[in-house]
Amino acid sequence: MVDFLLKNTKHQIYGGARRLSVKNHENILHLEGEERFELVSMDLNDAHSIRDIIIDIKPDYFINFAAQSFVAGSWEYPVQTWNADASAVLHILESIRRFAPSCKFYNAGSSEEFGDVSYSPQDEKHPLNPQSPYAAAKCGARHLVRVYNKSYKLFAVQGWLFNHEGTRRGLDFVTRKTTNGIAKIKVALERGLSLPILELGNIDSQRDWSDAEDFMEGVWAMLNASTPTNYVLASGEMHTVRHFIEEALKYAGIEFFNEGEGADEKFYALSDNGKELIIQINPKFYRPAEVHELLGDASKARKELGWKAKTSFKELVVKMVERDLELLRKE
Ligand code: G4F
Repeated sequence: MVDFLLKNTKHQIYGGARRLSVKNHENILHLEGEERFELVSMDLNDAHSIRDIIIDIKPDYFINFAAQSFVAGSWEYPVQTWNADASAVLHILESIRRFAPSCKFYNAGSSEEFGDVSYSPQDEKHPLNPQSPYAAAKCGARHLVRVYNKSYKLFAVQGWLFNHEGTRRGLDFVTRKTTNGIAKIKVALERGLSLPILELGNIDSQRDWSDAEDFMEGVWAMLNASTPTNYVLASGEMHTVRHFIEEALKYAGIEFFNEGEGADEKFYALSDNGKELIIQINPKFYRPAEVHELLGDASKARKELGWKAKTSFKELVVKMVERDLELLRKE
């Protein structure tokens, strides 16, 4: 988002981050020395830190992309997930209401809120049917955003962003885990090393994947619309995790075949050494409750905001595999 705002607006931008003894700022290293960007200390779990920042800065916009965003992790840390993804939103809304009521607020909503879907593609009218503590927290936040919008006339919105990926994606999420794993296999093949095995969960699962960069324009358009309205942002295309794997293997130039079903499905690479196992299923990555398919209908955003996802599924896979290969070949 910061990259988009620097390029497309003249605003001074503050990024809120919690103090860490070991910094993990590699995704924002390129912003070092940028005059219009300042990192400020803020912790979603500390209402005072949110309030103090809002009092000090009196922002025109507050864009909240901070969260415990890993769905699988939300069963491990349900309370932390609720605190970061729902309670913190209430703290932000309260501080905006009290100290900066003209500030426009965007909270990151998720297609996971639709959960066990009742029709496809999902539009803004689809019922909320969360399947994880993460999705339940996002639904809780959505109701708070609506209540503050109606009760206090705050400009507060929570768009439904379908899966958005990119080269800075965390390694736990299935797209980056796959592109990183496949890049490792490719580099091992190039160097004649034994091949690492990538372990995944439910690869029949289907998602509507887009490039995160495309979504930032949509978020900004929501914040600058004449009335606070929640929109779905999505590509309108759905693919299985298996299809993502196949496209990534093809782009990496790895000859492969797969066989077996369910937990017994396996992918093999064909090389001078014959057939070698490269991908297998590990049921430890299955979720207590799965969201089997998500497909977004962004026609309202297209019509009213003029927004559309630009990057195709294949372009996204290529971009991610290319970057992971580049990083690993330097090692
Ligand atoms: O990449 P995922 O972990 O993303 P998920 O659960 O769809 O959530 C992401 O998108 C949401 C928007 O829809 C965001 F709100 C959320 O914060 C996050 O960014 O998993 C995608 C699918 C799931 O069905 C999962 O079961 O891939 C399946 N999967 C199969 N094997 C795996 C794996 N997921 C992960 N993380 N790791 C696996 O090994």
